Amino acid sequence: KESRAMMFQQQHMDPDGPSTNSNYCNQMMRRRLMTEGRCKPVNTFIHEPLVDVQAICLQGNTICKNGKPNCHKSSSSMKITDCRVKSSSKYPDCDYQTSHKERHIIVACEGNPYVPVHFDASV
Ligand code: 5FA
Repeated sequence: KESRAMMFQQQHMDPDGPSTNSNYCNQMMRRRLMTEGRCKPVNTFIHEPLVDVQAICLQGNTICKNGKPNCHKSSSSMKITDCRVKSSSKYPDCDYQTSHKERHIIVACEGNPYVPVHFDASV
């Protein structure tokens, strides 16, 4: 079983992306295995170097949506793509809306080394 840090990278890291096309989410959600068993409803990809995303764990501490204290907000805004499943989408044909944005992001960090394990929000 993959570690949660590796899982975060698989689900959320795309430093070299995005391709400009509106099919980005349909392709990436499938390629990163988030359309197996169900269409994961919402997922964000981050288009910044891994080291810059790992560094967020040393930046502003904040409360996570689940009430835990291990979330951190990026001091810089970051290039991201939000993928949201369309209401007309029918598994196994997962159909996503693709929205490119530039936002501060909030991630949960855990472990030693203390690294991102969950994407909490963008603000
Ligand atoms: N999770 C939530 N808050 C956490 C925290 N403060 N520290 C560590 N982990 C935290 O996400 C639920 C998941 O997020 C659970 O695995 C929980 O342990 C972790 P959600 O946003 O409620 O739903 P989701 O559909 O995004 O969840 P998953 O499909 O389980 O997504 P993953 O956890 O695989 O990835 P993600 O949470 O980074 O999107």
